[in-house]
Amino acid sequence: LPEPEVKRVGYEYLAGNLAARARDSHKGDSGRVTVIGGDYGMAGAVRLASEACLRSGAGLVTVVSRPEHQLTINSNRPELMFRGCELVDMEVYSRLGWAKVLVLGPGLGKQDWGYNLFKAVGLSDKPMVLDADALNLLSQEPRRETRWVLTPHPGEAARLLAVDVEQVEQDRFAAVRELQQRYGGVVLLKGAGTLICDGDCVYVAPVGNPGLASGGCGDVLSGIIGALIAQGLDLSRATIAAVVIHGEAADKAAEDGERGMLASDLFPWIRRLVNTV
Ligand code: NPW
Ligand code: AMP
Ligand code: MG
Repeated sequence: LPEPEVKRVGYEYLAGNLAARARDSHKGDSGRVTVIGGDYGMAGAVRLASEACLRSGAGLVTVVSRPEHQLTINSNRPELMFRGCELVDMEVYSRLGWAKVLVLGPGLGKQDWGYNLFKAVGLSDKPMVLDADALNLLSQEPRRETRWVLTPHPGEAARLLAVDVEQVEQDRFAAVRELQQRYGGVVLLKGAGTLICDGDCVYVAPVGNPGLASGGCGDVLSGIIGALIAQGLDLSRATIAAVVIHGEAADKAAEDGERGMLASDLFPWIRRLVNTV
């Protein structure tokens, strides 16, 4: 492979990516996002991703999840819209068609329910963020697309490359480049020192802290990326800015201590940071 350019990114990357909202802007201008996932036991994952999406400035966010999860998902967050999905029917396709951007994977699971949604979203020509179990399903049916952002942690990256986690961690640069070559789009390899590869460049984002090593923090990141794409950033810019916002929010939240920090502790900080993008 030709050597890609390597660039370091941090807080200074945020300025100037999004214009201030016009005085007369309306919710449709800020982008519609549909977040899909949350099989039994994992409603929290789509709740976190979709709330992060709202807090990152998306105009309208719909969650497609198990019908039984509506109360959990809307609890204290009535701003979210919800479409229950038992089987993938016309109502579900209409929520995919409604959105400008799709976020697929948080808590999706790897059973038939999640697989059917994975197939349905795969038919869409929208920009999309694939995270968590969407990546595990993709590893079983690999293909290449330019319109997606893939956000694997090292465990998911190992599945996508059919190697073990140690091999991914041994040479993270090689892993992220290989993932981008095989799967296309923009690939973000999570972990301390997140790497983002868009084919032309590898961006190194030494942001965040070990307080992020707790359940749900990745789900929040996928929602931020979706919201920034919905507001007009290209896939690469949206991914880099989202990683920086997520990491900076984590550093603010960690002022009260890394241990015991929760994914939802990032929300107030995300809101502040997204207004500097
Ligand atoms: P080990 O054994 O821990 O050392 P999985 P998941 C390995 C949802 N969630 N970071 C790791 O190794 C997600 O959205 C729901 C992470 C293990 O073998 C998904 O849909 C929540 N893992 C689903 O759960 C909150 C690393 O990878 C494997 C690693 C499963 O997602 C939590 C873990 O990957 C969660 O987000 C690294 N640096 N290095 C909710 N509230 O509803 C190695 N591994 O099996 O895909 O599990 O990431 O928890
Ligand atoms: P996930 O494993 O999908 O929940 O994603 C975890 C998120 O937290 C990713 O954005 C990681 O890059 C980030 N993260 C986890 N551990 C660390 C760490 N030690 N330092 C910095 N970021 C981390
Ligand atoms: Mg995850």
